[in-house]
Order: sequence, then C-alpha cells, then structure tokens
Amino acid sequence: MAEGNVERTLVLVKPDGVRRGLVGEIVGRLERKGLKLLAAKTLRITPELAQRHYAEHQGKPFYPSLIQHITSGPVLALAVEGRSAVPVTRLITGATNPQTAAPGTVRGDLALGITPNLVHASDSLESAARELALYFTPEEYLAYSRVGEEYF
Ligand code: 3AN
Repeated sequence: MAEGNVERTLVLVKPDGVRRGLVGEIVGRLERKGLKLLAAKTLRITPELAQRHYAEHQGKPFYPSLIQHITSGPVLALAVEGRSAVPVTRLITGATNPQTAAPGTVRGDLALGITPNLVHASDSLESAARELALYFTPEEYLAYSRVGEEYF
C-alpha cells in the first residue's frame, strides 16, 4: 500500500539550468519518480520576488550572490504533487553543495557550483506552502490523473 501523505512542493529550475538546457533532464527525473506536475511557468524573477523567496537568508554571506544568480535569467517554476513530495523532491535534488551531493542526484550529477546549483526545492511543508503562493494562484493548479497513479 502506498505510504506518505500527498504533498505539494515548489521546484525552480534556476537560470543555470535553463541556460545549460537541462530543463528536460530535471523535469524528467521528477516525472519518472511519479511526481505530478500541477502547474509550470517560465519567468524572470524580479529582485523583489527574490527577496521575498529568500527572506530567511538575508544577511548571510552568500545572500548577494544568491539574489544575483536567481535574477540573472529565466527560471522554470513548477508546482509538483505526490506522496511525500517535499522530502522526495529534496532527495532527487541532492545536497546544496554539488561537490558533496550524492551521485544520482540532480546536483551530484550535473551542478557546477554551490550558487549555480541548478534547482531549488522547498525544504518543508510550511516553506512549500509559502513559496508556492509566491509563484502560483490556486486556479493555476490543474487537476488530472496520472497513468499508473493507482500504484503511488
Ligand atoms: P537548498 O537549496 O539546498 O535548500 P539553502 O536553502 O540552504 O539550500 O540555500 C539556498 C540557496 O542558497 C542554495 N540553493 C544555494 O544556491 C545558496 N547557498 C546556500 N548555502 C550557500 C553557501 N554556503 N555558499 C553559497 N551559496 C549558498
């Protein structure tokens, strides 16, 4: 029997991921794991949105480079749903630093640096709810069944 609550989380393919042509690779990994894409949009994150998104990191040494990078080009924002979607997506993403991220993870396999680390994935249910609301309205979530959903 399937375990874990159905959760929603926010994934961003960061500007390095879009510019390196890795959107399909990253989205494919989420899809193959059975996660459902509820909504997706490309956008250029404004400095104001970046500050709201990364409010918890304000004042940290890496904050300026974080804001600079996330606003440096287009991103793909995804609302993703599935059983234990928050921790499952974090596992697929891998550790923050690509040099220590495990092989088999997006960052471990593909990322070039700790700032250009390809993806953002919400770190808790509370963060996910807060962050999803920054990028999507409830009307933008599409309800549908995935083939094979009976196995999840
Ligand atoms: P994660 O994205 O793995 O949850 P957080 O939330 O701790 O990591 O940090 C948010 C983002 O800030 C990271 N994705 C990374 O781009 C950047 N970051 C975090 N720690 C560092 C650091 N020590 N040096 C440079 N950038 C960092």
